[in-house]
Amino acid sequence: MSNLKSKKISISNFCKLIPKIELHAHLNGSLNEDILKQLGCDETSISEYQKLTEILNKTSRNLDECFHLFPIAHNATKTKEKLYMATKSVIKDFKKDNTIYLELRTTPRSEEDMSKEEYIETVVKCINDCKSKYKILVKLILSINRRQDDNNAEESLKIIIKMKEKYPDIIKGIDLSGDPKVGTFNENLFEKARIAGLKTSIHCAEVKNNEEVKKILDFGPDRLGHAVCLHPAYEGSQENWDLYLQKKIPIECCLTSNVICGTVERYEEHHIQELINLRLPFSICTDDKGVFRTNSSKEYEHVMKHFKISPTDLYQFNYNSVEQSFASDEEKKRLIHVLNKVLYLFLGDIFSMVQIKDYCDEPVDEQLYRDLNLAPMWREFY
Ligand code: 6MZ
Repeated sequence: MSNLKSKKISISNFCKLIPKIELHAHLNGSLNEDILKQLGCDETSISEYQKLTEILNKTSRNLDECFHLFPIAHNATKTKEKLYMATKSVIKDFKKDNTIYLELRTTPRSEEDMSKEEYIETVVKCINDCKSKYKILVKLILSINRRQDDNNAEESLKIIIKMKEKYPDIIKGIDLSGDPKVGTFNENLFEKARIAGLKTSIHCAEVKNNEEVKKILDFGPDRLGHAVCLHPAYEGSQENWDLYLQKKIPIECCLTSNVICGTVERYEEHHIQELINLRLPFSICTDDKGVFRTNSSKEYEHVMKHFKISPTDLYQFNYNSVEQSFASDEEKKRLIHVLNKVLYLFLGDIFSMVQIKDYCDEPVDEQLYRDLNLAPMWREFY
């Protein structure tokens, strides 16, 4: 540890080193180049999948382009075997990035070779297989796509509830996602999910839609995804904001996703600023780390850098994310224990070393990783 203590560490390395909590990651938006290749994608479709990151400087970006990219991943994960490979690769990537808790979400699809039920079984099996191998706690949220009609959504819900009863330790919640300009929030469907014991995380206000936002806030989900156009300064209505302030529902913030899709102009204009200022609950998330070529460390770094957040405050956000997660109370305790251990045993001195003014984008220091061996803690965790 001695050389770790004497080292000056950049914000970027600090964000890589600390254990992280990910609450909003879509499976088929989180595939890296290597796995896309292994799944049979050619160079053209891989660069198509990542093309939004190439046009970051374009002045008129929009969300529509994003939703044309997911079918590339969907085509590559049509069989159980490939879906399993994709899930494993995503879990591995998060683990490599020092994520200790991952809530992965995915939309069950029926394909020629697999029913919706088999889709869920495959992802659950992979999560279980990875548990001891990668030492990362993974939970599953199952998504309903906004394009699904009522019958199809009801069918999905029935299967999701059945699978939740079979795998209560893994399947924790349900999500509404997909193109925000299509479809609507069906409160009856999500009420049934809630009664069945599923936690609810609803994509909300990714684009301006004050009427739907009111419906979602009245329903009162456990968490909200994005919530870009909720605050009045970001095209939300005062009425909805007042309602939100009564409920204080945790918001899953996905900075790079919003900037690349153009729903937020620049990082420094992200609505996370309002949440930080007013001490409202939020988590820092990747959304689609493959499509947006990001990871949890980079997202934590953006928050520190653009909003002048101190290491201790960032670490506090991490504790808050554990609290907002769908893990059991016992699991939350163990996650907090890991965070505490890293804080006190390994990183005590780093907090005094990291200064905003010292920010430099130096390459990862491999030795630093070796010094910070988290393995003993994981032995205690499981
Ligand atoms: C809304 C999104 C999204 O479910 O096939 N998805 N929905 N807003 C976003 N912001 C950019 N990013 C991803 O993963 C891909 C699916 O997640 C949803 C879309 O429905 C997309 O098809 P799964 O694993």
